[in-house]
Amino acid sequence: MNTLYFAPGACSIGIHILLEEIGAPYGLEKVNLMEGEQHKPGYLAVNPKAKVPSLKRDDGSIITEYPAVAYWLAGTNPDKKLWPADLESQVLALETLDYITGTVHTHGYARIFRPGNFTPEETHHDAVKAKGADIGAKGLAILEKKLAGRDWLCGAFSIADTAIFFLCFWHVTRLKGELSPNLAGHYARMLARPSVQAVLKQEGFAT
Ligand SMILES: N[C@@H](CCC(=O)N[C@@H](CS)C(=O)NCC(=O)O)C(=O)O
Repeated sequence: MNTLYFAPGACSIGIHILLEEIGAPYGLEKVNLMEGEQHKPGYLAVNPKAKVPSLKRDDGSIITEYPAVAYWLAGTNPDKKLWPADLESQVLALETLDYITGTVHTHGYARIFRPGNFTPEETHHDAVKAKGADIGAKGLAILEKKLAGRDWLCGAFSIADTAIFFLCFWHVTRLKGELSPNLAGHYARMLARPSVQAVLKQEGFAT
């Protein structure tokens, strides 16, 4: 059985959704990021990068990094069609996953939520957050255009949609922001999926 190391409402929520979409039994291990559990020896033995998500597989081996975990889940469950079939869509999915996890999340939203990771100087925190907000807004604007005329990024639901979801989730629930029309439609379609409803309930978010 796969076990997901997650934190409620963190980017790991997208991997949690994929596990629900797949429908096979899985385990959950909560990591308390607020209390710094990610930096303690117990979790560092799981993921020395001190981040969630991490996925422990049947044989005890661990995979980390959102795109890699999502890709492995899609690849090991081909019947669920979570990875697009055609090359153009695969490239779009990769491009989007990389941009979200490598730039919009880690350079943008991480600056807003954890300015202390970017500077120890508290008087600089507002400037760090403002820079993060710029990067986040640019990211959402780019995704808004990519979703024009599409219900799902690659035509059919794929692992890339779960990454778009966690950004929108943060924007709406943590930042109390409004989504632009295509993202709002995507977010509503995600919320309508039973997998997303189940995960929100399990992670303690009432809908
Ligand atoms: N590159 C990693 C980034 C994961 C990441 O930054 N996760 C956040 C939660 S959304 C985290 O674990 N933060 C803990 C910390 O920064 O101390 C991935 O895509 O999986």
